[in-house]
Amino acid sequence: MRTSWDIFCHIVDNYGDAGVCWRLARQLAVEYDADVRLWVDDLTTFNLVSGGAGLDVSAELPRFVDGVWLHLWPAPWPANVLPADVVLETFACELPADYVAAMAVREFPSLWLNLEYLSAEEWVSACHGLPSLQANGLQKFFFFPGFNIATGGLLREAGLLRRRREFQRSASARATFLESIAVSAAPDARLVSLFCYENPALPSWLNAMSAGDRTYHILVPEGRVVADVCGWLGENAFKFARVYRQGNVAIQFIPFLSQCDYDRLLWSCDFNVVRGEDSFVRAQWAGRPFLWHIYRQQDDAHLIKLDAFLSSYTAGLGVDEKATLVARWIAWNSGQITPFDGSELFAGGVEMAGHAEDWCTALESQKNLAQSLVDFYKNWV
Ligand code: TRH
Repeated sequence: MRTSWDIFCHIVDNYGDAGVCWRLARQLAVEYDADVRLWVDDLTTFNLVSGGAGLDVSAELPRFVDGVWLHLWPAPWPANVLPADVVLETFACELPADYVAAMAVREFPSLWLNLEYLSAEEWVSACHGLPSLQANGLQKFFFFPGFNIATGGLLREAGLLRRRREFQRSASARATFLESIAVSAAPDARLVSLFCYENPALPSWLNAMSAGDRTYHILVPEGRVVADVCGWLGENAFKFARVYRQGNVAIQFIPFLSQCDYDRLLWSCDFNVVRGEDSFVRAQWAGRPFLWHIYRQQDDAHLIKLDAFLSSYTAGLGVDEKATLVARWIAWNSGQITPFDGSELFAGGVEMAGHAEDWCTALESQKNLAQSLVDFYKNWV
């Protein structure tokens, strides 16, 4: 029997909330035959992230897109919405009170899950799947994505890694893709994607690279770091088609891509700077060296998360490589003027490239997040 799912997505800021929910909703519908309704409260952001589906913000909702019923999360909440078999409240967004009341009187209870933020911290495995009793007698379960089998795993669509590896084996697939986004880098240049938050230290990193003995072609997707990059270039504004050069660095701004094309961008680059949650995971599936610009939290709570991930990620590395990687990630995330040699920045090196692929292969043996959710429901009914 088909299972119905309601996914609630409150877009706090940036693109990660929408990015994760959209990816998960489509995967549940397409791969697990689920009837999915996705409720989003900010169509402008959602539209940008789901651009690949050709959505139009002004289009009437609900609309059936890629197997998912897309709804605007209405306020006030209408009384006639019947709760689904599985209710997913993402990132602790608060469900409408009337919807929760309807869940409590449903003939067969709904499974109520809170999909949490991604973290590699140790306590996550112990808390994954724990119930919490709510005032109305319903139970809500905490569902944690994560990096080991005691967690819910990571979002990974069927065949993703096969497609990625085929793409990376084919020089022509990469060339065709880069041409489609008007990128043509010198053959000896290291291709880098830079999707990150503002960073006061960025000029020092770019200075070091531009004076170093490697050449870099840096692709900057539209977003928060653009102003810092323009400032370094001495430009007030940028043009998409233009390649800006300073020393050994060439810089190109690129428009926001569909999620599929953003994956291809990560697969095409020698090194990726990523951020938040979803691009961070996609960089790991790309099997290429990367740097994570973590989302800043109050009281520097993000630095604990960063450490936790670093200790897992670097476990298989040699002492020197580990020290170099940790130092760079911490320096970047603390906005430190770079003390490193420009020729090595964002380089990755052969060992790091092998390590990125090994890390990806190890994660691949884990259940993916959508499968874990489906199994959790099956075990619960
Ligand atoms: O945008 P982010 O910083 O998002 C989040 C949110 O801020 C959220 O509130 C916060 O809690 C979380 O970070 C930690 O970074 P993220 O998660 O990588 O989301 C970016 C999304 O945008 C991701 O789905 C990939 C997508 N994307 C594209 O589809 N095309 C593009 O060209 C680019 C650059 C990104």
